[in-house]
Amino acid sequence: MDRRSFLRWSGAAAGAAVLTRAAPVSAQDAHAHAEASATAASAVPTFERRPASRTAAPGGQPSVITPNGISLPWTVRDGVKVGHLVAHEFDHEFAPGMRARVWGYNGHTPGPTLEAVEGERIRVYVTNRLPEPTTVHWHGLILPNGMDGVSGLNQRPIPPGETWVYEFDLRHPGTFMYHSHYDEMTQIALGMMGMFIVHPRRPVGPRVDRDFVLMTHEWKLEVGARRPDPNAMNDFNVLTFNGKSYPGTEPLLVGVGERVRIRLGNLSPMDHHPIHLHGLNFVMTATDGGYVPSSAQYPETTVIVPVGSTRVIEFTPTEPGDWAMHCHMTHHVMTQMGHGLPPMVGVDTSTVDRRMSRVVPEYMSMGQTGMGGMGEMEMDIPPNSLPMRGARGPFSYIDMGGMFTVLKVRERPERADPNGWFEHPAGTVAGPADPARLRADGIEAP
Ligand SMILES: [Cu+2]
Repeated sequence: MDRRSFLRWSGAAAGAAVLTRAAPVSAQDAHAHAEASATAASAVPTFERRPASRTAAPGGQPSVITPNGISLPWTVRDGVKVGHLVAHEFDHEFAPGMRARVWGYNGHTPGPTLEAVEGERIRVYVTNRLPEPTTVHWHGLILPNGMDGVSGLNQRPIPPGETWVYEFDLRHPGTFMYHSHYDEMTQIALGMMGMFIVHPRRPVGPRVDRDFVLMTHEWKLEVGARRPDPNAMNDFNVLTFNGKSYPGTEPLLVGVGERVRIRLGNLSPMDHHPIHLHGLNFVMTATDGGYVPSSAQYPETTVIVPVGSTRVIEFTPTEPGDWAMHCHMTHHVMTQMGHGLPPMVGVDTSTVDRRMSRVVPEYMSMGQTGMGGMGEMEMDIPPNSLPMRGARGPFSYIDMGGMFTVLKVRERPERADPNGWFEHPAGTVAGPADPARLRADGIEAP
């Protein structure tokens, strides 16, 4: 960062203002600005269409999809499913334009999703390439005590450089997790976790057409830092689904009338996440403790996923469109640049603007009327950081980033472009009121 950029940014952080080269005056201008400044930080990734799910379990149960992630490959030896997790440090991209050194498994955080069937036996080798010992705990699984992975209590920790093995039967079906149980605060904060799905031998509830796995997480990554801060207790500023902040999150593409399952897991250090879906209602069918009987399921549009828990929801969307899916904590749909700003609404900045413009000619205070639209302006941001909020949407800028993704409900999902936006039928989009209609309806704007 050169001195000028630094000055601008420090002005924003310390001086109650955010600087722009020029404030866009209209939505069109804003678009033009966004076009002109296709910087890495504002780039939107493109995603491949997922092939149809293969059958993974009895009763035609489909394999799980881990958006932005992978499933762990197994080999079968003498009837035992054999897999290999390598714990190591690597470079991870949270969204285009921002990377950091994290810890995880096999180059992923969360690590690969483990997927198997009730009654199977698994053998998982764990190679430790971290600079300190580690273990793997199988969260929610009922297994022999010595396989539970709590360092000191159930086993000695795996020293760096060694490969240890866990082997046990999958006695119960469900949506579970795995994570380090050595130096938990550091290792979980840095990304040492993943999801573990055990399909039932006999399907429970209606058959689903799509089965997604989404793990929530929160990170403290100071602007300009190359490593998340594992000692953070609050002010987490990078919020993720499967290790990605929007627009890095891969959309969930589903069909109208399909039964969809989403398995949510949360191993954030400190925060529960109320995950909200638009355009539909759902029921919670399971937790990491087991299945919820259908008599106890009730409709919801937001599910709280507590730290150290999984929540499984199922629904059948009826309304096509691009529907928001996000954590409903407003600070969890912001990114680094949206945190730590002074309150500006209603502040008279004319004096400070006049004085500041003597030293930084393009200085301009912002936020006096609210912070809407600040995400889309062509602000100088430090290298390796994310803009304040989301990304460009089909109409204008989407004011949410972080723990946000899009559920794309389509009539023909097998042909739909996961990167394309919904085409709204004429007359179904909100717009300016027609004056004649206003008069006819007796509405007078104050
Ligand atoms: Cu949240």
